[in-house]
Amino acid sequence: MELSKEDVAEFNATFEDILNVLRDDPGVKNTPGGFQWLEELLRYNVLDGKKLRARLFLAASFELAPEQSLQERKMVLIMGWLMEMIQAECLICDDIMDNATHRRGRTCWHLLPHIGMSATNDFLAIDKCVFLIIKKYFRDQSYYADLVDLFNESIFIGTLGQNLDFRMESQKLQFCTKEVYEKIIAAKACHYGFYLPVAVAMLMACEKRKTVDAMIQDILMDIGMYFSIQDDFLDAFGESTNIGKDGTDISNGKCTWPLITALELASTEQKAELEENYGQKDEAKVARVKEIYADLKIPEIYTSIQSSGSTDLFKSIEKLPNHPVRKFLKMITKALIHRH
Ligand code: DMA
Ligand code: MG
Ligand code: MG
Ligand code: MG
Repeated sequence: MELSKEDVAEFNATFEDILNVLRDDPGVKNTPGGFQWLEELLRYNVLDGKKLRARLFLAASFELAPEQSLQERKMVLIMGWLMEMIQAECLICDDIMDNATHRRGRTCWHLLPHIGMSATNDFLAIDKCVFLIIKKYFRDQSYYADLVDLFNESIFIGTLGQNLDFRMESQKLQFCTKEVYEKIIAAKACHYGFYLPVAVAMLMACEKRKTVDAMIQDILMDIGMYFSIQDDFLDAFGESTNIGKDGTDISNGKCTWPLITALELASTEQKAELEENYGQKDEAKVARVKEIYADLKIPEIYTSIQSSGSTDLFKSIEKLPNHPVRKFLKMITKALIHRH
């Protein structure tokens, strides 16, 4: 999903257009300090990520509609930032819900001394900024209503997934099954994180919503699942300096890929030990869970399913109808392999 240096520079510069729209908003203008607040909020939370969703969206858009007028190109670049803003608002909520301390190598927004629980108002504000910008740039487009629906649906499904993810923390481990895990991931990560960027790119390239769904929904769920298994594995076994956050899944008691895989393989004694040590904020217990994971060869299984998983993804992409989406779906899959 390589974008040229020029594309990246142009994309980065477009962030200022987003700020300008907010600066000119009558409500913002009328509120002392309103713009400064939004600017700090967006600069801190939106700018410094890997920009996976934006890159996914931009790659899809450039592939689907290579010839663009200046105005169309501007709209594509703006939309790239909206993908990152959705990601940012979800991450602020997620870090509060997960008791996280670090994100992208920095203190989580809600833990900054001058922010605290006003972060709850902040993620709502980012969400409303997204719709304000959509209105500003897209309201005259024939696909405007579908676009707004898509954003609303994806964010709503995301909240359902996040809630299920949260409720599973207090469940006994026997309820953490592959079926539940797949439901959580499809809702909390795949929909807004993978399906939305590509669906919006297709909508902007004048595909009908029905065609879009029929073509890409299943494959993007599979790609999102592949990504989420990585995310879960890295939470337990990654280096926090690489992933920019500290693992919290084991201490929080999350229904994750390493857990469901371990539960499928564990002996009765190992299951009992997992039950005893999982989901507690105690370093020794977290370490014990990781030892059991290692005894059950979770890292080896991970390496093997990462490789077979990417092969399966490429095969599924080949089976799609002949359409330019196939090319960038392959690019996304390639970009995700060996992520660490
Ligand atoms: C969260 O999953 C998913 C969303 C929608 C942000 P997670 O808590 O595993 O994410 P992370 O590992 O980045 O905290
Ligand atoms: Mg989290
Ligand atoms: Mg979470
Ligand atoms: Mg995670």
